[in-house]
Amino acid sequence: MQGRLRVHFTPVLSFIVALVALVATSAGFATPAEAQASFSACAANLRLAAIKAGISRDVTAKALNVDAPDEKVLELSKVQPEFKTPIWDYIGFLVDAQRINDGKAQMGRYDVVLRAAEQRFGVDRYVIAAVWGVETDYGRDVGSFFLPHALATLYCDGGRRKDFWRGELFAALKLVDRGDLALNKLYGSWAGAFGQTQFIPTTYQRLAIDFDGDGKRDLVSSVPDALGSTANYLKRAGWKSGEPWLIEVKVPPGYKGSTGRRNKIAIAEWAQRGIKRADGQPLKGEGQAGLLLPAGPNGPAFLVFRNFDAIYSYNQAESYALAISHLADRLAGYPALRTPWPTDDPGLTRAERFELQKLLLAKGYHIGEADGKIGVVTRMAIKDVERQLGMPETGRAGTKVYRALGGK
Ligand SMILES: [Ca+2]
Repeated sequence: MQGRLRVHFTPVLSFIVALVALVATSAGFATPAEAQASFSACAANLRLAAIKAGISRDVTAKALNVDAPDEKVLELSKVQPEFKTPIWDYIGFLVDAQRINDGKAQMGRYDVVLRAAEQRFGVDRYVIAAVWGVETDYGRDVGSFFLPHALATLYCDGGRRKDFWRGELFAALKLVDRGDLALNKLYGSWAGAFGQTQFIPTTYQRLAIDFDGDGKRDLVSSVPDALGSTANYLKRAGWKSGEPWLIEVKVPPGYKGSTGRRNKIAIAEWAQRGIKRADGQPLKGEGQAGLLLPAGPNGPAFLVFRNFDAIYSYNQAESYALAISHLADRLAGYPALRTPWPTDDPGLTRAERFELQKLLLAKGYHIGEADGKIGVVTRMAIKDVERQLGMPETGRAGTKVYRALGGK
């Protein structure tokens, strides 16, 4: 979603929390009692401002009945990503066999809804389903933060995005006030995105639609409302019906020409520059495309179209738009990427990640329960294993460390 902060692959980790706490105290920040008093005062002001902004007293009182910040939100908002995720791990995590199979099953289940959304908004149903799959794993992982508390915490913490957080908070409360949602449905990410396809409240207010016809726009519990609203979002973001979103291509060896999502030229012109489709079919068609080489000239290459930009606008990251675009292709029945990622240490499948964690647990690393999600604690353990084995310390769940630990 636009303007959303996202933290990928970062379950809350106690040692980071400890680190942040250490930094906070040693830097001479306010004492806990002072911080709480200042939060209470801020929350009281917020309640007044909410009522002044037209939100009912009842909703305001119930939503903002808080006198201490949400500490977990504060921690997450201050964590800097410690590990850089290579693009192949990022795509591999979001477009794996399970997410493809689950997506196909969900597309069968919601076939009527998806086709209706496709017809009404002109957005391909595979892309609508892929957004759902990447955002929340088809509704499995919607976030557990109480939005009014999280947003009040971020607002009261100050910073240059203060007004943004207050705007999101009031938008969320207005959704309750106008009857779209009950207050107890406002649970989502620490940064305010929520529902099946993770809209932030202002986007919800602007673009959510009632697609199941019950008179309410409920993107939390109604999958049809969420899928219809996502199609509406993509259409408003400039979706061009009938155009592709991405085509995997091959660039000539030593290609040094222009790249970039924004540098769009006609497909015929790309063909003249020696760009070919990766599947061997002739490169032709309408529309303008840019060339992306997300892992350099020796990795997979993509022509990306205006529709890729519409997907990009959902979360402002090329890696994210690539994951959705490729998942959509896979849901539509297209094969895996033809060009391998340029690495001799590929990432692991979901089952292998799970197995890796079990191997780490067996070695005595306290990484919590094996869940197949590689968070910072698992990464620290991997780093330790790498150090002991004399491997470069990457903290990455790759094939090499997996095999070194005895994984098959
Ligand atoms: Ca509805």
